Amino acid sequence: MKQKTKLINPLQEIPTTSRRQFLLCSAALGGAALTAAAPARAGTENLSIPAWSKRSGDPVLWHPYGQPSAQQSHVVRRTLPGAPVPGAGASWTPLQNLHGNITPNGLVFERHHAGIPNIDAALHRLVIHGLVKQPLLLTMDDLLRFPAVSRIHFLECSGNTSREWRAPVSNSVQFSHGLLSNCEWTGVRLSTVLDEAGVLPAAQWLLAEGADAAGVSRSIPLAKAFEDALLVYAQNGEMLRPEQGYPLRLLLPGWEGNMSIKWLRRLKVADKPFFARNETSKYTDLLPDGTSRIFSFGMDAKSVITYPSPDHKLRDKGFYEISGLAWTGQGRIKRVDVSTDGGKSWREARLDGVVLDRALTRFRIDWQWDGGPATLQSRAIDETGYVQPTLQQLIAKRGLNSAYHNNAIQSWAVAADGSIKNVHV
Ligand SMILES: Nc1nc2c(c(=O)[nH]1)N[C@H]1C(S)=C(S)[C@@H](COP(=O)(O)O)O[C@H]1N2
Ligand SMILES: [Mo]
Repeated sequence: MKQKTKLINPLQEIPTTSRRQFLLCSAALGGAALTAAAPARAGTENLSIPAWSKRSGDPVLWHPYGQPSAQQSHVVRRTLPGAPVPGAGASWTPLQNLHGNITPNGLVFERHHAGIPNIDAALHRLVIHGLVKQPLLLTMDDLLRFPAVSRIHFLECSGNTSREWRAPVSNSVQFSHGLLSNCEWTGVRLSTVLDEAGVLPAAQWLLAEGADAAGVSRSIPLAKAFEDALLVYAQNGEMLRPEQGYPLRLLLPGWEGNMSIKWLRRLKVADKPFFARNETSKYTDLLPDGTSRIFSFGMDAKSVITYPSPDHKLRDKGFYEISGLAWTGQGRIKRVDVSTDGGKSWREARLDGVVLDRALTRFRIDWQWDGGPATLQSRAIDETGYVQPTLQQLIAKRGLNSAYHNNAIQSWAVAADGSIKNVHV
C-alpha cells in the first residue's frame, strides 16, 4: 500500500532537479508568478480512487489500429465552406492542439484539386521519359528495391495565410496557418532513379504529373531534382495516406506545397519548362506593377505562435509558456524573437531540440502575463540572415493583389478577460 501511494502521488514524481529549475525560473520572472501558475499543494489524502482504477480496462487490440483518446475528438482537420468544384478543396491542420514538431498522419492538412483517387498500388506505374537514355516504367515493387532515405521536412501550401492580406479574417491558427505539416518522409532520392534512366546533356527541366483526375502537373528545375527531391512512399513510418498521395508522391523540400505532386505517375525530362496550368494561371504572384511573378519556388522564413492563440483562453494572470513554430524553405531557422507588446520590444525565444534543415522548429519563451491587454508576435530569422517581414513591409513589396506566399508576422491580441483574437497592428 505504501509503495502504491508513492507511485500515484504526482508531486513525489517530479525529480528534485527539474522542480528546482522551475522554482528558479519562476524566481527569475519576479517570484510573484508562482502563486498564480503553480498547482495547489496537496498530499495523497486528496487522491480518491476513481471508477477506472477499480476494474480491469479494455483489452489489448481493442483498437487494432490505435486511436486517440475519445476526449481528444475535437482535435481534427477542419474545412471551410465554398470549394468551387466537386472534389476540389482543402482541410486545415489543428496547429492550436499540437505539441512538438511532427504532424500526426491523421491531422496532416489536405489540398486536392480533384479529390483523392482510389489507387491500386499493384497497378500503379511511374513512367520516366523524355530526354533520357533509357525510359523507365516502374512498379511500386521496383521503387521499394532502390536504396531509401528518411527525412523530416515541412510542407506548406503557398496559399497558406492567403486570406489574411487585407484583414485578420481567421480567428483560429488552424485556418490562418494550418495548410502546414511536418512529417518524416521515406522514399528514394529522385537522383537515384534519374541516374538509372540516364539524363541527356540538353536536359534542364522535369514535368511531374499526378494520377488524379485533375492531372496536376508542375515543371521542376533539374538542379532541384538532383539536389534533394524525394520519391516518397512512406510518411511517419507507415505507407502514405491516400490523402497524401498513396502510393507515391514527389517531395521537394522547402518548396511550395503545390510542386510536391501526389499520386505521381509521370516524370518527363525536357530542355525547358512546360508552363502547366498550376504555374501560369495559378500559383503566380501578381505584383504592384501589374506583372505576374512565376516560379516562386522556395518558401521564405515564417513563424506563428500556436499557444496561446484564439482557440485558447488565459485563465488567470501569471506564468505562461508562449510556444509556436518557425520554418524556412532556405535552410535552418537561426533565431526566433517574440514580442508581447505588438512589436515594440522583442526577446529571443528558445529553439527546442535539434534544428533541422527545412523542417518545423518549435520555439518556446517564458511570459509573465500581468492581466492587461497584450499583443503577441513572433519573428523568424533564418540562416541566410533573412528576417520574417511585418505585414506592412510585405504589402509595401508585394502590393495587395497577391494571394500566395504571405509569410508576414502574425499578431494575436490578448484581452484583459484572457480571450485572444487575430488582429492586424
Ligand atoms: N496530383 C496532385 N498533387 C498535388 C495536389 C493535387 O491536387 N493533385 N495538390 C498540391 C497542393 S496545392 C498542395 S499544397 C500539396 C498538399 O499536400 P497534402 O494534401 O499531402 O497536404 O499537394 C500538392 N500536390
Ligand atoms: Mo497548395
